Amino acid sequence: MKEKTELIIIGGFLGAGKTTTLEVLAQLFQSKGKTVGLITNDQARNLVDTQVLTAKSVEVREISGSCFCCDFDGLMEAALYLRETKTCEIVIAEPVGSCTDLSATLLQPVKAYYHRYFKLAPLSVLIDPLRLMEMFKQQDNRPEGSAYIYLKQLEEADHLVVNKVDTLSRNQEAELKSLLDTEFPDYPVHWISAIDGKGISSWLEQLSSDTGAGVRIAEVDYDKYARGEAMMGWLNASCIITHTEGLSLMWQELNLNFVWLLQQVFQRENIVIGHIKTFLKSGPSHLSCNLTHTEGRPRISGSPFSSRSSRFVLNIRAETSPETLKEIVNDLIYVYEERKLKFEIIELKNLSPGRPTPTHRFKDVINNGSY
Ligand SMILES: Nc1nc2c(ncn2[C@@H]2O[C@H](COP(=O)(O)OP(=O)(O)O)[C@@H](O)[C@H]2O)c(=O)[nH]1
Ligand SMILES: [Mg+2]
Repeated sequence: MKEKTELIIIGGFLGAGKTTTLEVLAQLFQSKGKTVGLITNDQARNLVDTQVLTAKSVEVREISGSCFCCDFDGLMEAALYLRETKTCEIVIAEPVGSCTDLSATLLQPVKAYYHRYFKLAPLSVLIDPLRLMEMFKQQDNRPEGSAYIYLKQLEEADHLVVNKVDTLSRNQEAELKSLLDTEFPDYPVHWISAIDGKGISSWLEQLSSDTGAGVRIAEVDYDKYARGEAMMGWLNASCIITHTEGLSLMWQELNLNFVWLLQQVFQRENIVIGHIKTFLKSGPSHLSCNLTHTEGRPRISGSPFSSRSSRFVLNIRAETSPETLKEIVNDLIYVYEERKLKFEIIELKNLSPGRPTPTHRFKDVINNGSY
């Protein structure tokens, strides 16, 4: 049999920087001559992450309609496809940001059933420093809602990876270090910036020298977990935007303006944003915009372009009902239609994630030494 394929699972909450990190890792491995495949995941189709990564000429498979843990077979089918058909030597997978219990539902089953094909890397959980500081500030011993999911993600990690260090002052970094030392004393902690590449090589080196993958399983109360997920509304939409009088539009401005107007509504209505992501594409040109905190600043990437129409993909995750999300988006589309923009909706799906029912859920850590 050919050599094992390396399987790297990168967890972490919505907006922590998983997709950006996948992109950076893929480029890094490719520059070393490795063949890389990526797997994205969402509860519904039309995922901005998949669009962004596909635009970087990496092989990407998307599992949509269910999270990895509830469609373990789908995940492994994609991983095997990348290994066998696309001859990938490294496969990196990004689970849905509101999922937890990945050690019990993904890492242990991979070790138990797929150890002949995959060498599993330790579970890295990416951290957005701002969200972590908020969590420590609340000092809630029995967190509920998304805070519960966030805490469980950290607890089950093999490696904690604080991302976005470029946004931290020295004092903030020192403060977070001492909090992590106190709360997670036995965890390897890495400090990286996916944007400027800081800390990535040393994190990867330590990952490859660490032979323990899925070394702990967090105690997860599925009622609390389900309640946390059910508080989130999800909206994925794909449409074509055209100016009704055929004018050429500057999409970067429109994109920023659209996200900014959405943010105003969420702020006014006191709705917590998990993330808002957009992707615009016309011919080979594309742009994306991200907002990961209710009070944050929308961040554009890609190159500005102008054209008469563009494909537009929108993903929103926020703490409100899916119906409210749809109303907010429809109201905003109406505002733009008044400005002579036509939104031809190809698909729009709004939902609240259902109770997680994992394909497998191991109670104990598998230690077969073959990963
Ligand atoms: N400043 C900064 N921003 C980052 C970094 N990594 C990711 N981001 C931004 O964080 C936002 C969410 O990133 P994304 O990779 O989509 O997060 P995901 O939801 O975890 O996949 C985007 O606006 C990214 O540009 C980083 O190292 N530094
Ligand atoms: Mg992502």
